[in-house]
Amino acid sequence: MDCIFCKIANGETNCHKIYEDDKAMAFLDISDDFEGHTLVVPKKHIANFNESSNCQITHLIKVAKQISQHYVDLGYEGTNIVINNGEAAEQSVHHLHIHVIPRRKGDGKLYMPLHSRGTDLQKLAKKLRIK
Ligand code: DGP
Repeated sequence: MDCIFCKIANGETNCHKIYEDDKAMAFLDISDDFEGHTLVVPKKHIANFNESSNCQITHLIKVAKQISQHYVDLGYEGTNIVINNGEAAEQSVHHLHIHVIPRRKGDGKLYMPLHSRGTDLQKLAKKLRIK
């Protein structure tokens, strides 16, 4: 399978590694948009969040939390923890990954400002509720 994160995880392609264990790896995102932008990936190919088992995602979240805490300990003031799940949600690499983005006040904006759509939230919650 031609997957860039599989190639990084199995050592075929270089990365700037931050963390590794038997099931997961974390390395710097190539975009260099925010200082220290890190990706946590499973070594085994899993396409996206919904396809991961509870056990797999739990491990990745634990690693993301450890890295997030490490970055705060190093002096960053906060972190964004982001999973883009599926193409419509702007997932561009189809190997599950958690973005851990160290932040400092005033270092830029991760999201465009969003505006209310005027939705009837009561009606929508009724449609979306898990029964
Ligand atoms: P997403 O849009 O959530 O699928 O994020 C994919 C991220 O992967 C994006 O921020 C750029 C990063 N990326 C893509 N190709 C490579 C690569 O070859 N190496 C590294 N380190 N990061 C990559």
